[in-house]
Amino acid sequence: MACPLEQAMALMVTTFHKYSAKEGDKYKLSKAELKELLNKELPEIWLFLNPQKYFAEFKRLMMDLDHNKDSEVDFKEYVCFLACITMGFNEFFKDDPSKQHRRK
Ligand SMILES: [Ca+2]
Repeated sequence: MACPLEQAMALMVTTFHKYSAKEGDKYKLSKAELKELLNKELPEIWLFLNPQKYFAEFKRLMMDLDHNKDSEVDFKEYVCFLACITMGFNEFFKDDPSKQHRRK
Protein backbone atom coordinates (compact mmCIF):
# COMPACT_ATOMS: atom_id res chain seq x y z
CA MET A 1 0.00 0.00 0.00
CA ALA A 2 1.51 3.28 -1.12
CA CYS A 3 1.84 6.13 1.37
CA PRO A 4 -0.31 9.25 0.82
CA LEU A 5 2.49 11.29 -0.76
CA GLU A 6 3.28 8.44 -3.14
CA GLN A 7 -0.42 8.17 -3.97
CA ALA A 8 -0.54 11.92 -4.60
CA MET A 9 2.37 11.67 -7.05
CA ALA A 10 0.77 8.74 -8.87
CA LEU A 11 -2.47 10.71 -9.04
CA MET A 12 -0.66 13.66 -10.64
CA VAL A 13 0.61 11.31 -13.35
CA THR A 14 -2.63 9.40 -13.97
CA THR A 15 -4.70 12.61 -13.98
CA PHE A 16 -2.45 14.08 -16.68
CA HIS A 17 -2.81 11.01 -18.90
CA LYS A 18 -6.55 10.72 -18.32
CA TYR A 19 -6.93 14.05 -20.14
CA SER A 20 -3.89 14.14 -22.44
CA ALA A 21 -4.98 10.93 -24.19
CA LYS A 22 -8.34 12.33 -25.29
CA GLU A 23 -7.27 13.99 -28.55
CA GLY A 24 -4.23 14.70 -30.69
CA ASP A 25 -0.90 13.92 -29.08
CA LYS A 26 -1.74 11.54 -26.26
CA TYR A 27 1.20 12.73 -24.17
CA LYS A 28 0.31 16.42 -24.33
CA LEU A 29 -2.64 18.52 -23.18
CA SER A 30 -4.36 20.53 -25.89
CA LYS A 31 -6.23 23.70 -24.92
CA ALA A 32 -9.49 21.75 -24.64
CA GLU A 33 -7.90 18.98 -22.59
CA LEU A 34 -6.26 21.47 -20.24
CA LYS A 35 -9.51 23.34 -19.80
CA GLU A 36 -11.37 20.13 -18.95
CA LEU A 37 -8.65 19.04 -16.51
CA LEU A 38 -8.77 22.41 -14.72
CA ASN A 39 -12.57 22.42 -14.59
CA LYS A 40 -12.94 18.87 -13.31
CA GLU A 41 -9.81 18.25 -11.24
CA LEU A 42 -8.88 21.72 -9.92
CA PRO A 43 -12.24 23.56 -9.86
CA GLU A 44 -11.58 25.63 -6.74
CA ILE A 45 -8.16 26.72 -7.93
CA TRP A 46 -9.49 27.48 -11.38
CA LEU A 47 -12.23 29.72 -9.97
CA PHE A 48 -9.73 31.36 -7.67
CA LEU A 49 -7.50 32.26 -10.62
CA ASN A 50 -10.10 34.72 -11.92
CA PRO A 51 -13.69 33.73 -12.64
CA GLN A 52 -14.63 37.09 -14.23
CA LYS A 53 -12.01 36.87 -16.92
CA TYR A 54 -12.45 33.17 -17.44
CA PHE A 55 -11.50 32.85 -21.09
CA ALA A 56 -8.88 35.59 -21.19
CA GLU A 57 -7.26 34.10 -18.13
CA PHE A 58 -7.29 30.66 -19.63
CA LYS A 59 -5.51 31.89 -22.75
CA ARG A 60 -2.88 33.62 -20.64
CA LEU A 61 -2.45 30.56 -18.42
CA MET A 62 -1.98 28.34 -21.45
CA MET A 63 0.66 30.73 -22.83
CA ASP A 64 2.42 30.85 -19.48
CA LEU A 65 2.41 27.07 -19.11
CA ASP A 66 3.46 26.33 -22.67
CA HIS A 67 7.15 27.12 -22.27
CA ASN A 68 8.25 25.56 -25.54
CA LYS A 69 5.40 27.33 -27.42
CA ASP A 70 3.98 24.32 -29.25
CA SER A 71 0.39 25.23 -28.22
CA GLU A 72 0.16 22.16 -26.01
CA VAL A 73 1.08 21.48 -22.40
CA ASP A 74 3.42 18.55 -21.92
CA PHE A 75 3.98 16.64 -18.69
CA LYS A 76 6.93 18.77 -17.61
CA GLU A 77 4.95 21.99 -18.12
CA TYR A 78 1.99 20.49 -16.22
CA VAL A 79 4.19 19.43 -13.29
CA CYS A 80 5.72 22.94 -13.14
CA PHE A 81 2.18 24.33 -12.95
CA LEU A 82 1.26 21.97 -10.09
CA ALA A 83 4.50 22.87 -8.33
CA CYS A 84 3.61 26.57 -8.57
CA ILE A 85 0.17 25.91 -7.09
CA THR A 86 1.75 23.81 -4.34
CA MET A 87 4.11 26.69 -3.51
CA GLY A 88 1.03 28.88 -3.17
CA PHE A 89 -0.49 26.31 -0.79
CA ASN A 90 2.73 26.36 1.21
CA GLU A 91 2.57 30.15 1.57
CA PHE A 92 -1.05 29.90 2.65
CA PHE A 93 -0.70 27.01 5.09
CA LYS A 94 2.82 27.27 6.49
CA ASP A 95 2.09 29.50 9.49
CA ASP A 96 -1.36 28.10 10.27
CA PRO A 97 -1.78 24.33 9.85
CA SER A 98 -5.37 24.60 11.14
CA LYS A 99 -6.35 26.13 7.77
CA GLN A 100 -5.86 22.72 6.21
CA HIS A 101 -8.73 21.33 8.25
CA ARG A 102 -10.98 24.31 7.77
CA ARG A 103 -11.05 23.85 4.01
CA LYS A 104 -13.02 20.60 4.28
CA1 LIG B 1 -3.62 15.33 -26.20
